[in-house]
Amino acid sequence: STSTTTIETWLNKHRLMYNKATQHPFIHSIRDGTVNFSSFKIWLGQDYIFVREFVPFLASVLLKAWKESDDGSDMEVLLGGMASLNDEISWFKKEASKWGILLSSVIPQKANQDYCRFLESLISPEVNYTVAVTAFWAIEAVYQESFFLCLSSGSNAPIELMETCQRWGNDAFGQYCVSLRNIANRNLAKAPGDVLRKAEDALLRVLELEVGFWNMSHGEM
Ligand code: HMH
Repeated sequence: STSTTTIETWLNKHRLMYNKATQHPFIHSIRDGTVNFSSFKIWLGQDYIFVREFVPFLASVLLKAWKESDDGSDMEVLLGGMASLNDEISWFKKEASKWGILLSSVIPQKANQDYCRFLESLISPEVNYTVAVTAFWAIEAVYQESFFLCLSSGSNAPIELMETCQRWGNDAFGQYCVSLRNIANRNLAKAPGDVLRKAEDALLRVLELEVGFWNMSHGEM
């Protein structure tokens, strides 16, 4: 069909903010090979903390899907995401040891705490599935688009960071994000006005928090 989806409309409306989140200077520095490895290490330690907080959030989305979704395949997409998170946590540990980072001593910075608090707020049963799954899609999509940029033609990304770029920039992760976007759009298409407003707010909040998260690697705490 040629009809415009809600997310497409929102991305056009908020293009500037979306680009700020997906084309951050940190990502550009990875892409052009000028990235400071100490910045990368800050990001890695902070993201490990974030990903651990992401597990209960995704569990809550799964629970909302079980209660509220009209499509059984949502559950399978989300369960696949949960399986990837398990793998991701192992990868963070391996990568951290490669860079000499002691994960148990990483202290969450302000921007990370803000983001984790936002995730926690979405766990509440008061937040409905449509809002939570829209936020979930946005969180994954920002990383997918950012790291895909680091792999696209003309990239000069350092070999040491290729695994990281591949992790979120690969085709399978791209397909997963398309599935999440379809789930979000299907639910948004039948959502009442107040839910639509909350979902759009959640999308904007994610974009803002992602920018703050990238900023940490540049020492803006
Ligand atoms: C901050 N956003 C942040 N970390 C991540 N790992 C993702 C998104 C994608 O999973």
